[in-house]
Amino acid sequence: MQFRHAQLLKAIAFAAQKHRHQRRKDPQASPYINHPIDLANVLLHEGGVRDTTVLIAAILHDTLEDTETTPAELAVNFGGEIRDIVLELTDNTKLKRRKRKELQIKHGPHLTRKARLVKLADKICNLRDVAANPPTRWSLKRQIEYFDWAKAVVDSFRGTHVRLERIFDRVYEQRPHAERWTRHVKPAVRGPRFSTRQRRGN
Ligand SMILES: [Mn+2]
Repeated sequence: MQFRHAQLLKAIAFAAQKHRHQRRKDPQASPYINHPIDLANVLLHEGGVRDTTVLIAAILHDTLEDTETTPAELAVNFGGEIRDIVLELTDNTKLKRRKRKELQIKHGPHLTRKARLVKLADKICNLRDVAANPPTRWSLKRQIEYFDWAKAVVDSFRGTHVRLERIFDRVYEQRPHAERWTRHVKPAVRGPRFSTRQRRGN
């Protein structure tokens, strides 16, 4: 597959300009553009994804949802395929957060492969960010719920990219513990009463 350097650089410049007034939620309030660049890095260097269309879509994935960018603008600058992938990755911001989260799980199985790859990288990067620097106003409960929701989204399209899914699962292991959140701690699994064989069927 041809690596379209010029288009990729154009996308980085475009997204940097569109996100120029936004910051991430970490304590340093990093420039927002670091996030889409992180995704492209995860895809290329950790996932071995060399399809430039996917990398460009990763760079642009939050422009429709979080900036004034229009689908037509994406089509003019980057073509209809990129526009459509970014549209697949765009939540309907008119809906409540809970509903939007629910729809990401519901729509997961119907996403195109390219959109799934970007979404996988997005969840990997977001969990890493929350694990390393929990947003200052997020309670432990919210962090745990975020990890579990991200996993439910990834589970909805498992089998898309084994390597990236394995990376996701390793990041998920950093899910904060619920010791201080006693209401929702699950009872310990009672192992001895079940043989391995019986449990396998569950
Ligand atoms: Mn994102």
